Amino acid sequence: MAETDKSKQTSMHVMSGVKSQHDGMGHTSAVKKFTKKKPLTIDEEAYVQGIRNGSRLHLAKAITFIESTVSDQQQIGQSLLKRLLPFTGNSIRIGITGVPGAGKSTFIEAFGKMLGDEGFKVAVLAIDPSSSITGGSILGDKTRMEELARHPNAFIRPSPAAGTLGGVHKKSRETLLLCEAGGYDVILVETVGVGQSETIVRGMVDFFLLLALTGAGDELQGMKKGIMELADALVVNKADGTNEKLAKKTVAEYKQILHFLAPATPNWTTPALAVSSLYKTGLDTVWKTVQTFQHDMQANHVWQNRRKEQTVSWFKTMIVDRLYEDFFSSIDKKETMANLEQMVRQEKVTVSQAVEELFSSNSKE
Ligand SMILES: Nc1nc2c(ncn2[C@@H]2O[C@H](COP(=O)(O)OP(=O)(O)O)[C@@H](O)[C@H]2O)c(=O)[nH]1
Ligand SMILES: [Mg+2]
Repeated sequence: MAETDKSKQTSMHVMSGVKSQHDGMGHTSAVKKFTKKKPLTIDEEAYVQGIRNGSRLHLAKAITFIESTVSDQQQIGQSLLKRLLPFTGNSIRIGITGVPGAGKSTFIEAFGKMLGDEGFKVAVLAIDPSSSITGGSILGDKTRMEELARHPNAFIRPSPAAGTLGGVHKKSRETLLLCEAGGYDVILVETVGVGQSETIVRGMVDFFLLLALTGAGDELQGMKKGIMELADALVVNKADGTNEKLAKKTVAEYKQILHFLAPATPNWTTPALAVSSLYKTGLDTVWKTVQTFQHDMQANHVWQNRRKEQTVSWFKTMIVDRLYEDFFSSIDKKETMANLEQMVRQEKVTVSQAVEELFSSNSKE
C-alpha cells in the first residue's frame, strides 16, 4: 500500500480519458496510416515501475493506452499489460448492480471510503455498455464520488465510452488487471447502463452484489429474477429514517425468495442484508460477508475455478467480437447489409436468403 504518487497532492483523482476519444467507428485504419511514419514510443520500464509503485498518473495513462482506438497506442497498452500480468490477480473483484437510483454510486463511495480508511487500496470502475450507443459515461456521476476520489487510497476510472459491446468488455477487463498490478486490494465495478451490463460484470468479478430497494414484491416484478440468481449478496439500501422498518421487512421477504433460488455460486448461501449508504450503517457486515465468501470459496477452489472459466469465456467473447468487426469492416458490406435489411423489412426476401446473400457478397471479395 505504498503511496509514492506525485498526484497525491491534487485534490481530485478522477481520471478523464473519455472525451478525447472519437466515436470508435472505423477511423482506425486511416489513423494507422497517418501515424505509421512516427511510431509512438514510451519508456515502458518507467511505466511498469510507476504502476507497481502506486503512481496513479502512470496507471491512468496506461489505461488510456488500453482504451485507445489508435493502433500504436493500443499496442503500447498491450505491451504494458503483458509486462504487468505477473502482478495481477491479487485483488477481490466486486461487482455492484441494481436499478438506476438504487444507490450504487452512493454505496460505492461509502463502502470504498470505509475500506480506504482501513488501509485497503480501492479502485472503482464502471461498465456502461449503453455508452457505446450514446457516448455517455459515469462522468456525470462522479460528483457523487468526490469524497472517495480525494481519498489517498482510492482510484476512480469512469467507464470507457465508444466501441462495440465486446470492446467495452475488453477495455474494462484490461483496466481491472492494470489496477491489480497497481496494488489495488479491492476493485469495485459499478454497472451503469441497463441491459447487458449485469452479465458482463458478473463475468469479470468474484463477488456480485445486487443493491435493491424496499418492497421486494414490487421490485421483483420490475426486476428480472435472473439478476437475483446472479447475485452473491442481496443488499437492501436506504435502510434509514422512516424507511428502516420497511427495509428490514424487505430483507426478510428476500430471504424467503432466495431460499427457492439456485445460488449464484455453488456451496454459497446468498444472504440478504440491509444497509444505509447515506448513514453508513451495515457496510461492515457487507465487507464481512465478502471476506467470508473469499475465505470459503478459496478453500473449496470455487474462486480459482471461476476465474479460470471467466478468462476462457473472455477469450471466446473476443473471438466472436473480432469476427464481427472483421466481417463488417468494409463499407461495402455495411451497404449490402443496409439494403438487405430494407428488403427483409419489406418482406421481399426471407431472412435466410438475406443472410445467404450477405455471406456470398462477402466471399466474392
Ligand atoms: N435515504 C437514502 N438515500 C440514499 C441512500 N443511498 C443513496 N441514496 C440516494 O438515492 C439517490 C440515487 O443514488 P445513486 O447513488 O446515484 O444511485 P445509482 O443510480 O444506483 O448510482 C441519490 O439521491 C442518493 O442520495 C441511502 O442509503 N439512504
Ligand atoms: Mg450511479
